[in-house]
Amino acid sequence: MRVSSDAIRAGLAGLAVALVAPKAEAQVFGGPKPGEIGFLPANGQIAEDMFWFHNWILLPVTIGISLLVLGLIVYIVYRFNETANPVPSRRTHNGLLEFAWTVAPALVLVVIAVPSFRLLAQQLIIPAPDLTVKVTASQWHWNYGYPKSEGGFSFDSLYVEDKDLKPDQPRLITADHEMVVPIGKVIEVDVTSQDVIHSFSVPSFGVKIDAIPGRLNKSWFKAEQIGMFYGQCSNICGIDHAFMPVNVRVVSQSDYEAWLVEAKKQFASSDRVDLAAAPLVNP
Ligand SMILES: [Cu+2]
Repeated sequence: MRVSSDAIRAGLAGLAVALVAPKAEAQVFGGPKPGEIGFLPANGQIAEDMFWFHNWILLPVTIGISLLVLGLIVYIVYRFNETANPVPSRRTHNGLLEFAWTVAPALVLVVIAVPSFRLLAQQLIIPAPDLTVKVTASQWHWNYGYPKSEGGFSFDSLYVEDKDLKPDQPRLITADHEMVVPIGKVIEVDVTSQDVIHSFSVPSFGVKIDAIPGRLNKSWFKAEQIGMFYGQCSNICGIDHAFMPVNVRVVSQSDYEAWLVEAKKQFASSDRVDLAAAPLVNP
């Protein structure tokens, strides 16, 4: 029954994409463009909730408190300077005021904590995954491993230098091979590292998780839009830290299956993990 429900879900996702975007090939560009500020486009519920939390809770709280403090300072400078207030009050306590300035910040923290912990739970309680990709960081590239059920292969994803860029590839964040995932599926990423601490981050999915040697950190996402989504290593990991782009392409189920056929041919024969473990032989 799982296959048929998957097929229905894929069909519905396809229909939704077709309804929202009349052009079948309409794709979201999930990377930065010149002159932009703010977040990359959200793809999936977690990122949407994160951006909502930032825009409607954190920003009002920070702006509100900043304006309040600024207002108080301006008022004090104007009202209590030496000429306006030559004989200062000797008062040292005010019970009501002290109660208020203790309780008010505590309430602000509660307002922040509730949606914050809800988000954390969303990120850390991983639903049954449709696909698990093992992400291994190295100085300085990513390796993506697909499980046996998908053909059991892994491949390196290396930075593309300016001189090798194709016309539609953005500079500084393009990798030669992207991680490809189907739309509308629960994708679990199991993240680890071969050397130092890196961080796997794709803002559009609301995913950012440390890659730590000897440890498997898990996160997940469910993409709801087709397109290319970009991230970067987000922990200073060495001299080429800036050249570890994360490229994730979200495709339809049928495109994903077509990619799997090609990827198995391309990568199964050159499993770099095995090669790395093999003894060195002089040519
Ligand atoms: Cu890194």
